[in-house]
Amino acid sequence: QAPRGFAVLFTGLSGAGKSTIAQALVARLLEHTSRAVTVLDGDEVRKHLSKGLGFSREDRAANVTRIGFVASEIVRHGGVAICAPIAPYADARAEARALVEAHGDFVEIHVSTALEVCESRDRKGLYAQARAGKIGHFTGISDPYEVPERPELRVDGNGAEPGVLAGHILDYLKRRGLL
Ligand code: GGZ
Repeated sequence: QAPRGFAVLFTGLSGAGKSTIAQALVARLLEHTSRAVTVLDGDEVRKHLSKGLGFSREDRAANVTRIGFVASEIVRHGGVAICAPIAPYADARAEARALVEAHGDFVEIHVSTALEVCESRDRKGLYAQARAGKIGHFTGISDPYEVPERPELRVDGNGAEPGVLAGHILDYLKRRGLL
């Protein structure tokens, strides 16, 4: 019998390390499964699937629900979906979970990184622009981030090696019987 598909949803602030950890996880996953692994990265998704959406509560919810829908289709066909949007609202995360759990397993991972750490990284200079009031509704600065209360996993993104974190996640997936 083909193994059930599953989706991993990384959630956390901009600059928390979601994409980096997701990429490290993909590399490790490919050593353990022959199933197709699809990455739905926040930034990439907004160029295509969610082109035209902004950062209002409604648009963010639409974005996260779309990601959940695509993930659910991947999972329905036995694949693995790795999603990495900010997903700041608990209700939108729950909606993505419900879509996926109709067909397989859902693993929510909170990448917990202090705002000061994310801001000090400021890879794209977005925090500086948000502080200067040039970008409105910026998560953590002028827009909320609802910390997940009971994610399947919480990883510390304040400085640990992405490869080490990916290893912890892989161990969890094995314990769950997903790999
Ligand atoms: C948060 C923003 C914003 C605002 C642009 N708030 O770190 P990045 O740059 O590369 O990734 C962030 C991305 C967030 O999009 P998501 O689709 O992940 O967000 S959500 O799940 O809330 O729909 C950031 C950039 O877009 N960005 N403006 N106002 N992040």
